[in-house]
Amino acid sequence: MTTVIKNGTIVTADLTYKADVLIEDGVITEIGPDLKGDEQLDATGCYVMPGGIDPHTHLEMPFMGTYSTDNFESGTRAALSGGTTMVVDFVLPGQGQGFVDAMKAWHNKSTLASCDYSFHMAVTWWGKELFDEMPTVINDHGINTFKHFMAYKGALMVNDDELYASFSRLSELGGIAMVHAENGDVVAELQAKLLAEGNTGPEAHAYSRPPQVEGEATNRAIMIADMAGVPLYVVHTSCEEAHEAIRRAKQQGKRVWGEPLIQHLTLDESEYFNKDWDHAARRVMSPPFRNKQHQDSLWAGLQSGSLSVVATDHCAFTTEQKRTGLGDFTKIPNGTGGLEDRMPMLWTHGVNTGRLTMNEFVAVTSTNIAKILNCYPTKGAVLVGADADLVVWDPEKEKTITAGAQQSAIDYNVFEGKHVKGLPRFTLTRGHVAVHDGEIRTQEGHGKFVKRKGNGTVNKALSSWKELTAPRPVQRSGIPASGV
Ligand code: DUC
Ligand code: ZN
Ligand code: ZN
Ligand code: ZN
Repeated sequence: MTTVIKNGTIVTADLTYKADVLIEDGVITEIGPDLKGDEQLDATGCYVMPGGIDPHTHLEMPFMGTYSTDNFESGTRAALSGGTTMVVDFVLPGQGQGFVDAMKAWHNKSTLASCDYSFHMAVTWWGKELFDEMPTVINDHGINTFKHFMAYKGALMVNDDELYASFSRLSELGGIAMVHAENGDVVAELQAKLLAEGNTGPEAHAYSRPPQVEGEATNRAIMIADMAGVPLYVVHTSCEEAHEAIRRAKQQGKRVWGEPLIQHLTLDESEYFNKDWDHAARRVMSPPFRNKQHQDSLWAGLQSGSLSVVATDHCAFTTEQKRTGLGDFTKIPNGTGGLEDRMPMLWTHGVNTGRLTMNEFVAVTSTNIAKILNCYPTKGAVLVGADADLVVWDPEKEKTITAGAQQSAIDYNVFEGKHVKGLPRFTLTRGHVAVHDGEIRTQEGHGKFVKRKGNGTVNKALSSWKELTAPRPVQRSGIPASGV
């Protein structure tokens, strides 16, 4: 069976042009004028773009005494409904647990995914077993990205010695290091101080994680990555201090990427203040929402290219789950949703306002991350031979976001009441039409795991530290060695 998308305008990260797209067995087989197929999708007035890739989700994540409520079933349905055709989730080994063992649990969780997915590995502790397992994770299991939490002290956090050891190993193996960059020691101190002073409400969450803790950790991670010689991907960059560090690193020729979230781009810290407890707690995530100056910095980063990818960190907890933190903000499960709304919100606040071109929109929602993760052009492209993960985007279609109509399994939406203009008419996952004129036709289990190899060529971080740590000339009997 062949499917043809007719009369649309193709928009990729670098081109905009009119053509039809022919699909066979889940792959794009022809792009050109007047194509015919068994099934025809009318894209008149629409843009045909690579489906979105959300490289940062936590589906059914064991965290803070509970599990995030959206799993691979509801999470991938939400993704497709909003034009996202691939998600990348984080495998979280327990303390002392091996990478491969933990990965099996994530493969078991993801069997009902309705769109394609991949995994990052989290380094939640460090030891010889993990050092030895890293090559097989990268070379045999298709995971080349390893995330390190610099916060969540006493749980997921790793210290600088562990960061340096893991980063160095990744450098040898051609992997990419990722960090959740917040200074976990300072956060723990600020939390204790705020609680001792009687600040127990959700607004204290924001006070306990000021931009400085993120800026410091981002700088530190960049320096450690440079010393180890590994490329670095900084997740959920939310403030100017962190953005500044990334900008400077890029200017110095370091391979460092920053990932703002749609939440930080469009929601600000006023969501925590003078609001009822549930409203504020539902928006507790780390890093917290910031003020407008930080938002402006993030938008500027997307425009100038110093920030590369827009993600969600989708980690959805119900109101009931959030209420376990009544009386103690440090017990409110951290996380917000966004999978279904990322593309429409970014289009509305980015393209419709003139802050981003359509091509930049495709770059930051799909193509850039496909290249970084080494799955381009199978993903993130409209090219013959690429997977038919596509969204037929109707720029005139509008809606008001409301929890009642969402695919996510939680009982609220942090974007409740926001009006969006620009929505999928069709979403295709490897040729399967999962959204048809707004109607959801997802198939549980259609999604496949995307293996991603290590890429030696992205592993040559420019670093003076390489020379500094290389063997030095030996000095003998007080006579300087030649060249010293
Ligand atoms: N931040 C969140 O808000 N939730 C999940 C993990 C994280 O880093
Ligand atoms: Zn994080
Ligand atoms: Zn996260
Ligand atoms: Zn199908």
